[in-house]
Amino acid sequence: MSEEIKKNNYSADSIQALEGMEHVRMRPSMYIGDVGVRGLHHLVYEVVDNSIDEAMGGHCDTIGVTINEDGSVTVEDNGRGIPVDLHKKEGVSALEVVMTKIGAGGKFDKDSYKVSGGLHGVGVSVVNALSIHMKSTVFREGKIYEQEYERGKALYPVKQIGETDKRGTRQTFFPDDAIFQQTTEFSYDTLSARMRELSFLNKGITITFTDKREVDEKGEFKSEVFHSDEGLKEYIRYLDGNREPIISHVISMDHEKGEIPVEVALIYNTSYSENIFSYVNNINTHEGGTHLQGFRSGLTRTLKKYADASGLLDKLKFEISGDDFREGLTAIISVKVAEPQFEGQTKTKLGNREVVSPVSQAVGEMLENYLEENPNDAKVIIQKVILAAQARHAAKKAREMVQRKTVMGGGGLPGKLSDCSEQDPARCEVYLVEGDSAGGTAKQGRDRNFQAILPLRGKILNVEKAMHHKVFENEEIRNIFTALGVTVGTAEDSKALNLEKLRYHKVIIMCDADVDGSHISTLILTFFFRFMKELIEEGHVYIAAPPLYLVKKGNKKEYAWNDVQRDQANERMGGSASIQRYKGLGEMNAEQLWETTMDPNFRTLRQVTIDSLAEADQVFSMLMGDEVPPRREFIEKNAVYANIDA
Ligand code: 0RA
Repeated sequence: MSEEIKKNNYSADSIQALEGMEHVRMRPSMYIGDVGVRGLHHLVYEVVDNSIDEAMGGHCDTIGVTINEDGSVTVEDNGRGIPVDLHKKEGVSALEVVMTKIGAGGKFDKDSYKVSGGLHGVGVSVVNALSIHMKSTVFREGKIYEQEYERGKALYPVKQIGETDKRGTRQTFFPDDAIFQQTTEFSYDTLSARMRELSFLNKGITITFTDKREVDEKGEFKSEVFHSDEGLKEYIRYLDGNREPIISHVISMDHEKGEIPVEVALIYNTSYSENIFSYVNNINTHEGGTHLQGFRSGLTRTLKKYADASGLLDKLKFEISGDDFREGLTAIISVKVAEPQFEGQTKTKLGNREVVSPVSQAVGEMLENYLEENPNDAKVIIQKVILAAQARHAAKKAREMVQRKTVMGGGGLPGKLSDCSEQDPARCEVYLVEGDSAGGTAKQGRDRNFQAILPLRGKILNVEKAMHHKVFENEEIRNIFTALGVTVGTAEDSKALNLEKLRYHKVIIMCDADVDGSHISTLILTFFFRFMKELIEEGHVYIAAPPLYLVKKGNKKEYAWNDVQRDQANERMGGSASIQRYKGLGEMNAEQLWETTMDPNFRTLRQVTIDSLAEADQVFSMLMGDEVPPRREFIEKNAVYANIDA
């Protein structure tokens, strides 16, 4: 059928729909956030969300997600199947409406518990519009139906292709490389982390994730099955698997209070960090919002009341602040809100006021019960709170010393910093370099106009294991704060970060390309993750990639970043080239370091991003915490940055 005739078969409304689809292709970022790695993976989440909705409505319990051999993705569920009967208003099959009309997703089914928010819930038609090819297969009422699409346009009306006793929906799509120009390659780790998260957030569902692009030694595909019977409770155990609990159980609850379903789970551990992850309709609300506010107020009010009544605070000479109740706390809050209002810079802050009080009440009740039934744990928690309050006072003093030096202009910049001459932070870069000797080479090799060098001495403090005041007392860490011009703490929030005076928009970690070097990178990243998360979130943190080899023959020389490049370079030189393996930055001279790792025209920088905060937290606590065996296993299996999508 020619394009002309096909168009004439559509009603006026569906021509509008077509225009809607064109709009998605013209402005994809309006629908999926961006057209980079994140937006690409968002396509999968969108399709999976629909199956999760079907499961939440009680209509299915199994979802399969597969990266196919050709790089396309298939999502399959055992739900009722998207209806295929004639959609009266549109004059075509309901399936076709769902697939090709913007904003049609699920709306015609009033029974289903459809909650959407943020970038999610834009509808599967958006995925279709941004795919070169998509195929829907519906197993419903004994029959199999199929329809295919190209860039969102149906190639033929829905047709019956066979009979079945299965029920469900299967969606296969191939992202359009004209839209996703950076890459159309899905990351196993990114998708796997999201599927794990979804299985914890929606207990009872089984999600099977398979990558068919590669087989292992046994000839099998990489595959994982995610299923959680206990939901958030199990999620907490997963997140805190490498931390040491100080109470005997995960405290949790799951109930619908009024209109808003609330689930909460928490535990206290021996660490000094606060890890609260909040979700609305399965979406991670990085910026928090009213549900988090409700959680905090419920927690503080209940613990304070208990502590006051217990007499444990009688000897305390100063006030306890909200922060003190959350040191060593790992918590997850998940709410379902019918019409969520998302605010904030990244639209991940819940704004609905009506959520505060139900969450606060639910958390209060849950804690009150637990404290009453577990008086020993109650005592341990209150003692931890008191210690936190004492440490906070010590930290405040230490921090004020840093502050005085930076904001008040006192001590000036650290002596070890070789600053650049450019004044505009947007054009400035700072290299954090492992060791004084490599620091010296970098200083000679750099372009001093816009590149500053801050050498760091050996291993920087492992902040994962240090109390906060120790962190602020540490000289290397204070140097980083002062060099970057970043301050921490305000009157209202002792942990708030101020990036307004950030002196360099690129902060580049440069370490040896060996095990020690990656350990040091990880220490620095852990510090940024725990104390300057916004610096990472706003895209300022990068990792430099020094070469591993110098391949030389006569007057020809090439650098190689891996073994394949090394062998290819050797071949290009006709074989038997001399190969030098760089054991560290120190073996390069200033010119070599500039050419390979610092010259903006040739270097490769890996930008550090945080895909999933919860997953990143789990990785950092594992890499830098007390438990050695999982760390060794992880480092052996992955490069250090597995879940920090670099
Ligand atoms: C609305 C109505 C019905 C099914 C669905 C939506 C549905 C949508 C998706 C998306 C992915 N998987 C899905 N499974 C089901 C059918 C209502 C009925 O049969 O009565």
